[in-house]
Amino acid sequence: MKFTIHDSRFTIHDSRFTIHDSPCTIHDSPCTIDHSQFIIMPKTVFISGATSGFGKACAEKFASECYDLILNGRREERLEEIKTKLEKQYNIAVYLLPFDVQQRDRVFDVVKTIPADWQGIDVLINNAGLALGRDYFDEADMDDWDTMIDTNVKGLLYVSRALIPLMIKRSASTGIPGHIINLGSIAGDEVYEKGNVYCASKFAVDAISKSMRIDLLRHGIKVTNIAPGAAETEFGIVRFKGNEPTAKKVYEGLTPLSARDVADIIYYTTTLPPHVCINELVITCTQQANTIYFHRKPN
Ligand code: NDP
Ligand code: 8X3
Repeated sequence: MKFTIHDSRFTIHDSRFTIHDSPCTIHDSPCTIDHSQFIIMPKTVFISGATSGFGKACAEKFASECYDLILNGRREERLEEIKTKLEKQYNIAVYLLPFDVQQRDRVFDVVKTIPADWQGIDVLINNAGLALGRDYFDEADMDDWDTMIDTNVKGLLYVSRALIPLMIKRSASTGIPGHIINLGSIAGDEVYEKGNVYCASKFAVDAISKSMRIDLLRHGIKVTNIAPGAAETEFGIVRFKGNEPTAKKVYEGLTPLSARDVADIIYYTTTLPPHVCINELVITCTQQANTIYFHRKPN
């Protein structure tokens, strides 16, 4: 019997399965589906930096699409709240892995503790990251530089290096390509005044995404670099070290991207057929042309 399941949320593991969850559509009549013959396993997404902003919105989006979630971030209590809410709301499973992506040994030690039944990771969203400060190069705080490089570049490398072996195994066993999504930025396309090391860290993410795509070709793993422009999350509050009025000023006169906008687009990139990969996407709100030009309207 020949049939196609048009729904990329599900991985079919073998030919004796039960259809557990039906918002999935099976097109191809007149085929008769004997429900006792099928098992459809949900996919699993790993999201770094899931306690706020894009990461949290991705957790919500992927949960609403029946994915199981492995969530990372440093604020454990927030992770617990998200787990409780999403498991209840979407009847999915959430596994928490709180750690600081900057700590190389800890990243690898924690990944080793992932239970066998959680190791089948289909999608990795490398989202944890931050900007710290917006200062002229000659006046900038070098601790801020270290934190940005250690998080946005080295953290992304450690998490990827620790998880990719699991993704290769998963992809080989299911025959479905794994997918790595790296949060770059429009700041990784064009530098701007006082953007210096944050921009450099996102140029690095762009280069790492391109390199990963080449080096993982032989494993059939997709790599997508997502490069948003101004989006209102906790990003500005972190960048300006708790100074909310300054953080708010960035979005004055704009309808900026929301975390939800970005999460929806990230999810979309995972819904394409196995032979199609979006390599890069630059996403801005309609009032932003690039890192410098905005059309602001008086509030
Ligand atoms: P938020 O500040 O809202 O979220 C950042 C997330 O990263 C938080 O969950 C935070 O969790 C986590 N994080 C930060 N440092 C670490 C760390 N050392 N270890 C583990 N987790 C960490 O910002 P956004 O959602 O806006 O940013 C997400 C990504 O998107 C970043 O990489 C950012 O550079 C990028 N980006 C943001 C844009 C924007 O305008 N907002 C535009 C383009 C790109 P916790 O503090 O709990 O650890
Ligand atoms: C965040 C966008 O333009 O503030 O990556 O650098 S920007």
